[in-house]
Amino acid sequence: MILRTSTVALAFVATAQSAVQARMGMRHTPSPMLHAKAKCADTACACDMISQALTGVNSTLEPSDGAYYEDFEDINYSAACRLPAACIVNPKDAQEVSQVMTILSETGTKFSVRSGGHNYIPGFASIDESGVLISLSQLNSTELSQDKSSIKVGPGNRWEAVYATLVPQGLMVVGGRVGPVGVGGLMLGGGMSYFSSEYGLAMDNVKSYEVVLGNGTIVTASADNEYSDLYKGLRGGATNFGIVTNYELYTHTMGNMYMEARVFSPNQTSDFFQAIAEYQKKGQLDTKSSISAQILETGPTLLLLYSEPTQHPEAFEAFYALEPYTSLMTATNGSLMDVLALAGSRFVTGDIRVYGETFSHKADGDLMNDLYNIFIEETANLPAGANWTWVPNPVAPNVATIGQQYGGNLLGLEEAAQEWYEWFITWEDSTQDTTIHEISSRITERCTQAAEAKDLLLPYLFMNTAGKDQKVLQSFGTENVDYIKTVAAKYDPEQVFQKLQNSGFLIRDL
Ligand SMILES: Cc1cc2nc3c(=O)[nH]c(=O)nc-3n(C[C@H](O)[C@H](O)[C@H](O)COP(=O)(O)OP(=O)(O)OC[C@H]3O[C@@H](n4cnc5c(N)ncnc54)[C@H](O)[C@@H]3O)c2cc1C
Ligand SMILES: *[C@@H]1O[C@H](CO)[C@@H](O)[C@H](O)[C@H]1NC(C)=O
Ligand SMILES: *[C@@H]1O[C@H](CO)[C@@H](O)[C@H](O)[C@H]1NC(C)=O
Ligand SMILES: *[C@@H]1O[C@H](CO)[C@@H](O)[C@H](O)[C@H]1NC(C)=O
Ligand SMILES: *[C@@H]1O[C@H](CO)[C@@H](O)[C@H](O)[C@H]1NC(C)=O
Ligand SMILES: *[C@@H]1O[C@H](CO)[C@@H](O)[C@H](O)[C@H]1NC(C)=O
Ligand SMILES: *[C@@H]1O[C@H](CO)[C@@H](O)[C@H](O)[C@H]1NC(C)=O
Ligand SMILES: CC(=O)N[C@H]1CO[C@H](CO)[C@@H](O)[C@@H]1O
Repeated sequence: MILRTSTVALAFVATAQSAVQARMGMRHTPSPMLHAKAKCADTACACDMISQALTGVNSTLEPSDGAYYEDFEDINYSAACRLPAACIVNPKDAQEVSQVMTILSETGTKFSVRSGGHNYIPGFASIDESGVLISLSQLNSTELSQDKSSIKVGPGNRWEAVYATLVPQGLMVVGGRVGPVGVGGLMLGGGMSYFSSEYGLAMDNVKSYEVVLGNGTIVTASADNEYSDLYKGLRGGATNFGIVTNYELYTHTMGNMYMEARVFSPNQTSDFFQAIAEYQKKGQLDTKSSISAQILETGPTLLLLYSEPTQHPEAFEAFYALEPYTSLMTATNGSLMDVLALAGSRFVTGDIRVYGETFSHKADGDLMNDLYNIFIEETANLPAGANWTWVPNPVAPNVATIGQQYGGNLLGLEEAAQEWYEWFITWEDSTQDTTIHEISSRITERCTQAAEAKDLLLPYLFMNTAGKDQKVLQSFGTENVDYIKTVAAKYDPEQVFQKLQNSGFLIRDL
């Protein structure tokens, strides 16, 4: 096993999903609908109706189901998101999602939608006793097209299962960097991948979306069919239009890749930032290269990837010049599954709460250092027992360029070398939630001001790592927000996703 030399615990065993789930049945046509006309006085009544409509064993779970309910409640990355939904419903396909949507909209019942549960904002993919949690974990099929140019992926998949299907075929898709993360949410928020310099964000590689609208109708939206406006809307507008029940993703060929991981000491942190900025000037323009950097209390860690077998690629010169270092994984040609094994080992598990925020700026080593110093100053105020991670994601100009393909996304990205931050805090004591949120928003505010003062701030806020009060949709620009509003008005005229959806980056909050 190539990761033998690693100093991190590699024992993380991913929840293996069955490789290919044959998709039962034919394509769904707009559903004839249940006639859920009965007025429900409360959420319990809506739960009952759903339980009668869905056919699977235990497709609707209530707190009285005890440990069984709890297992489903707890499918969450952050313990702060394990909320006591009135019931958790587990539709098995788009048709059942449609039935659930119809009942919820006709009874006016509040709901949340969850795919992998990795979003760390309480109330987004979770809901308390006032509503229904729609869990999409049974929508976990993967279906490679006959000519292998695309794959249909259920939102309930986790990336490791998708890659496990593709890697043996010499293929990959542009998706998440950590195996257990969910497909559904990551795709809607953009999706930063190891392959984004070459192929753009995950959302820029979607061939079609299958969507259940607020009135239960199932449509398939692509760049060139009658729902092309919905297709475009979903490349930014996320949870404002419907529930995505399938993502058809373009595949790309890929064999083994070059990989290497290094750890530096804390006193090299400022040199580390300069190396990232240097890499962005030149090395990153080689779109086969990518890096994953994070700063922990123990110092910076760095994963270097090159998407074909090679030796010491020139793209990483700036990092090879950084001495001394400890090797976390020696240079190897391996598969994407080997990369996941390394990344997965850093995965937070157990009864831990997680929260973080985001901002972005044009690449600049000095500014990166200033921002990190702000972060260190503020995290000095964290309650004892809390930990932090600081992740500057270097994004190549090509990500914005490729975002224009298939009619363009709505993120409003600038074609410049830039950083998208992903930093987070972990803690256990729920009485500290407010303190952590306050420290977090102060970090964002101070960092934003510092970047602005140097005229390097970018408006873009990366949805997948954004905090609860951040103005993500507004960060895309007025024109893009208007587009999202227009698509929402057309496909959800009853405003089911605005009025009944518990929380999210929604146009109702603009
Ligand atoms: C350890 C870790 C690693 C990460 N790595 C990456 C990375 O490499 N790249 C990256 O881009 N992001 C990454 N993220 C962020 C990640 O993209 C978000 O956490 C994302 O929300 C995860 O998707 P999910 O399906 O688990 O989301 P969930 O928490 O289930 O959902 C997130 C949001 O999307 C909504 N939603 C989910 N599915 C659907 C659907 N099918 N239809 C409609 N609405 C839906 C939910 O209601 C919720 O508002 C990472 C996060 C963690 C914790
Ligand atoms: C995928 O969904 C099927 C059908 O609900 C289920 O039996 C199976 O356990 C799921 N696989 C995983 C790994 O969750
Ligand atoms: C259904 O849920 C009950 C708990 O309410 C549990 O005992 C039972 O094993 C579950 N059945 C299946 C098939 O999962
Ligand atoms: C940096 O830290 C390492 C150990 O963490 C130490 O050996 C080295 O002397 C330090 N260098 C400087 C310049 O302080
Ligand atoms: C990876 O494979 C290439 C081509 O076979 C080879 O030249 C290179 O030395 C290998 N790299 C490593 C780290 O083994
Ligand atoms: C914080 O880090 C320490 C040391 O690695 C670990 O033992 C502890 O569980 C972590 N706590 C949280 C809340 O992340
Ligand atoms: C459902 O809503 C869509 C979008 O507004 C509309 O085109 C469709 O006709 C509606 N279907 C039904 C059955 O009302
Ligand atoms: C799917 C998943 O990660 N579930 C975890 C949710 O959290 C509980 C409690 O820590 C774990 O036991 C589950 O494995």
